[in-house]
Amino acid sequence: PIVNVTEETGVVECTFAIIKPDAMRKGFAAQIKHRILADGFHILQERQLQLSTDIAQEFYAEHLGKPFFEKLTNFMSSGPVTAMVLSRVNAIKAWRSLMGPTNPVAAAEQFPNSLRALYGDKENTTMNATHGSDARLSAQREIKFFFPKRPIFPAPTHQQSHEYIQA
Ligand code: IDP
Repeated sequence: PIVNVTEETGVVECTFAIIKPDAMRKGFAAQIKHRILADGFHILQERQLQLSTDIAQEFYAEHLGKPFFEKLTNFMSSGPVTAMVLSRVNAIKAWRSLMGPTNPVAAAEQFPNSLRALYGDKENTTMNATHGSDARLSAQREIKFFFPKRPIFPAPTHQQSHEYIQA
């Protein structure tokens, strides 16, 4: 297989991101995408869609039984979202860190420049502007869920600093 590495340590990964209905409604999608690109990500795939509650429940199946499950899945199906595949060195961690903590109040206290601090609802943890995969396995699952026809590996063409090593 082709292993894609950079001059710095780190492997180019893909992660999955959603701009949630609250941020879409408030018109923050463009600013959020601007921050994504400024942070060195490439947006490999992007689609706007509205989830049914069934699909939202399937997507968040790991949270089934938690007190916020119904509120979360109703909210996630309440309006259009933007779903994206992002790529970068250490994309999974980098996107989680750009988003900030789950709770927008905590985000504002700890990382005032994070997306959830800037665009999340301080009154309501559910409406925290963005979603991001928390690990490689969930990234794979979530990408497949939203982009079923996408090839498994991204084309390694998008950063000049990369060397392509035939492993
Ligand atoms: P994450 O999105 O930061 O990974 P998770 O714990 O996976 O956080 O929760 C998924 C989503 O469920 C959160 O992004 C948020 O929208 C919602 N959520 C999580 N915890 C709470 C809560 O305590 N109250 C209300 N909503 C919550």
